[in-house]
Amino acid sequence: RREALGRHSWVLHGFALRHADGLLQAIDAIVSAAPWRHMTTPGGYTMSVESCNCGALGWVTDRRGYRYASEDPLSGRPWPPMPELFEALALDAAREAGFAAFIPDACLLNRYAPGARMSLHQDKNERDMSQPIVSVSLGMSAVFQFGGMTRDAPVSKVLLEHGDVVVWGGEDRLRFHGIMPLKGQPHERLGNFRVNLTMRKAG
Ligand code: MD3
Ligand code: FE
Repeated sequence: RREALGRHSWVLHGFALRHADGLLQAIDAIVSAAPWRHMTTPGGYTMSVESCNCGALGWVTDRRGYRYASEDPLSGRPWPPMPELFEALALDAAREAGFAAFIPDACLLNRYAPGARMSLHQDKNERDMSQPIVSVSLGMSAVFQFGGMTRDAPVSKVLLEHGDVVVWGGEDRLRFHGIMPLKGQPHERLGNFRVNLTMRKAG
């Protein structure tokens, strides 16, 4: 089922379900090389989600600011490569949503435990805003907030479940968005976690 969220964004319900096992295996391999960590915002707050990256570029934040970096600051080594399955799934989903030429070079992985959240923000660190973002939700369900072009614009709420894929592009690319504090039932595969992958073209 394909559900429109905005003029250029779509929820592809269950789109990643048949790849869930492969995705979870690939995630285990990534985090064995680049472990989950709580990053710090420029304002000095510790994020409630744990993050890591794969691909040529990874999104990082610390007291110096938000940016993309080719090395993991914890190890000084390049991020693990983007698994072929991630890239293939992202291209498939982007095509399904009308974006034919998506070339992801970065994947941010976020892990939510109960209570973890992501407050309303815009994703503005990528160079080419004409490229979409593809996100894959795994594990516990979460309530996603989709706002407008200003922080105070009204938000709509969408439940994102295990296996859902969302594609954001065009005029929706710069909308404010966030994740409500995680709550609810544990997931049969991931227990008390939600893992989200966001594939982007950052460079
Ligand atoms: C809408 N992550 O990592 S994914 C993020 O579930 C982020 O971890 C959330 O927001 C998560 O920046 C939401 C969905 C998402 C990602 C990027 C977007 C929605 C977006 C960029 C523009 C508009
Ligand atoms: Fe975001």
